[in-house]
Amino acid sequence: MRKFLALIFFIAAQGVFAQSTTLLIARNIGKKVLDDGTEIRTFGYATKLSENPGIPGPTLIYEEGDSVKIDMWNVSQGAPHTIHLHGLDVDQQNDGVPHLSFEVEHMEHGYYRFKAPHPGTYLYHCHVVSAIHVQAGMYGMLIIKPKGNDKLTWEGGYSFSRDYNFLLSEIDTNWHTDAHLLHPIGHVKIKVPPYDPTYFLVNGSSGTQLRSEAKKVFLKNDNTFLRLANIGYYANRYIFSDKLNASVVSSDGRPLPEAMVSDTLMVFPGERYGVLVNPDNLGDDSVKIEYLNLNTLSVKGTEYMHYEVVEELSANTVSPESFKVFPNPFTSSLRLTNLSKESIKNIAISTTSGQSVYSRVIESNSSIVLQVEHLGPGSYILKATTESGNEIRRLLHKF
Ligand SMILES: [Cu+2]
Repeated sequence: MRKFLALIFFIAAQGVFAQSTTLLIARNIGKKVLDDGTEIRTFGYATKLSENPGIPGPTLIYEEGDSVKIDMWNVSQGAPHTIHLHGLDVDQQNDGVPHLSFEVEHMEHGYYRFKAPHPGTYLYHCHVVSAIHVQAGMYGMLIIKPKGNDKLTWEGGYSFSRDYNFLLSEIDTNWHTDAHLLHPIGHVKIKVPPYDPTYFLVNGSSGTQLRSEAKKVFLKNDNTFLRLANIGYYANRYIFSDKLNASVVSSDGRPLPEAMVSDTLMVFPGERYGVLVNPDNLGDDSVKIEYLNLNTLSVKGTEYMHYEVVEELSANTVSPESFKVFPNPFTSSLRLTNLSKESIKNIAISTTSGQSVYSRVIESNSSIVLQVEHLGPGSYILKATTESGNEIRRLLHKF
């Protein structure tokens, strides 16, 4: 009987939290073309054998509570590799630090298992001779989203309509020679030239490569969530236009007790920050990013992240009046009537400053009643999400 109950519990648990397996193939024969056409040898993680391991590696995205298994297959010759889960609370065996757990040798598989912890921004990288293997390209971002709502920073946190990830690093081409990359294995001293990077990367691109990418799109008077992470050996200084109303809401995978309004932000190696921007002006502009040498704190490189601010509701919205909300102004509950053929998947209510106060996954569209007696007097924004986009309504709580 006990076994039977355990089995039932096991089956039930599988339904609540998803199992997720990710294959990462470690390679040391990658090629990267830099901004001026220079081609360098790289190491990295690919998801297919036919794929060039990119810089950065694939962004791994999981939901809070997921049972994650990363299958790292090392097909490269030479040094072993690992996956260190930077910032995640995983046990030592699954943390990829050589001598404290296992290394994955040529043609072996290494399995890293963990339960996705608190929603936030994390990093993964190889921890074998990490100064060289990280510079070589063995790194990527790991994001944990709250369960059931990927437009929320964390449960009870801030809602946003769009999000972008920025993983910053540098390249010193003098380290990308076979003499340095294919270092001897074992307890031997490895000499590398003093670190002097000349390419400053945002998600693997720099200079004209970055300028040719599509501009990021921020909605006016709406939250866009930026996940910032630094896996380089320099510090990054972000300079936001004051029109973006940037505020830092999380640090190293945890919420800050209070949002910190700031137009500049320093991100040191290994750090991650969550920043909300909520622009009140339309138009094109850019976020300036400076790369600072940690010994001298002098600026060695500058890149720009280009964006345009567009009118709220102008893009990605469903047809007008696809649902009705009643009553508005409201007191303790709201009833939604869906007038369109598309079903509403999710309802989120936030304050006008973006603080999430209500969020619900909608299972059935036949009768949607929201119990919102916990909300105090004031204005709110209700967002209904369907397959094709969001529709927003302003709500007023009766005084
Ligand atoms: Cu490695």
